[in-house]
Amino acid sequence: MTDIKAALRAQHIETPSWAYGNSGTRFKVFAQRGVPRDPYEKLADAAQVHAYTGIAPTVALHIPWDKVDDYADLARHARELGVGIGAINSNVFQDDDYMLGSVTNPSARVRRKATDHLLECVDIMDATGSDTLKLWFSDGINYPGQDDIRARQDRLAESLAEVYDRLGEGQRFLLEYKLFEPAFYATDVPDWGTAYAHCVKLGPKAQVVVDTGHHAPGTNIEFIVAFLLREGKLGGFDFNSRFYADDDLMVGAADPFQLFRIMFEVVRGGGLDPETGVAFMLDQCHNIEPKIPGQIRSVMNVQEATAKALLVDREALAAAQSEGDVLGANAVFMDAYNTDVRPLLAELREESGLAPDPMTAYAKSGYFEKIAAERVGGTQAGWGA
Ligand code: LRH
Ligand code: MN
Repeated sequence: MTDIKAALRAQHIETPSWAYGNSGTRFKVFAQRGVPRDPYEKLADAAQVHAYTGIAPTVALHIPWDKVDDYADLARHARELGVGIGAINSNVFQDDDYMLGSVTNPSARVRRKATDHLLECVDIMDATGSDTLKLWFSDGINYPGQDDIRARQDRLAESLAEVYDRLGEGQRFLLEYKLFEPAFYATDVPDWGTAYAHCVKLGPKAQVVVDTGHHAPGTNIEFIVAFLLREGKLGGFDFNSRFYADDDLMVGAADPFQLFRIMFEVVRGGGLDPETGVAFMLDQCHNIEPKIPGQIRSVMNVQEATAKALLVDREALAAAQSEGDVLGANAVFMDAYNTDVRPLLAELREESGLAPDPMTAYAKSGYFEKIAAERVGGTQAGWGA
């Protein structure tokens, strides 16, 4: 049990700055009381999630949503709050110039503009001490014949190579794939295979990020995780959950068993070991629920799935598997999943000087009432779509 606790204490989940801002769908972005107005306030809210869970010490930024005059000062502010700046997320999906694509656009001027933004994000990594650039491209086409699918791959590869060469010592980029939306016929990085192939060609500083909401229904995501880990190309996760498409709901909320299966392949593949460098990031939008409790609940969902995955009796599983004992092996797997790990995690938190239940502790803290009273006026942060 001690090494399970040690692994859980060493767990590191990164929360996204944009989860603390207003978000929604094309139908409505709902405003909530107390929402941050700038990246400094977003970091303050993220620090609350770390204060009550103990395992969320970094915050991913999104540029330009988190644009500030002095990024070194923002990083200093984060340190004062007890958190750090995590992955820097580029944004080449919200400018009119990118209607027909960003780095894959037929226009060389637009491709140059997009690549320059990616290079600016590496400058921000230098200024904040971040070692990870996360690249997601909304690039794609809506109608057959609209553009040359192969030529767009050439353009993508050219831009990625330039960014790869700009990466400094200890820096890397994670390439994110997504099946569809906003493109509805062909997306230029639609699946893990495309992302993997580009990353293998580029080199060790390029890895793949698995956003759990970016697959076709029925996709076996844990297989992709096992495969990428085996190849040393699993750079990280954008955790969330969905019932239908890229719903960006709380991780584990829609399918806790899938999250358990994914975390089992992470544990089995050595992905929990910090030196494997797998980034466990949340990428969610709390459209109708309170944001900080939503993040706390999400961190706890990953923690619970991880604890259950660590409880799988690996020897008994291996024995049943080698004997071809199908039901026996499945039973070992399900025993762990059906184990209530909440008492173990409450104990772990108390041993670390934290309240046993982060949700209750945060609710009693009065922090929400404080920010709701203070954050009046100004412009609430949001996707600005
Ligand atoms: C795209 C995505 C990507 C982010 C955005 C906030 O759907 O998953 O990771 O840039 O959401
Ligand atoms: Mn994502």
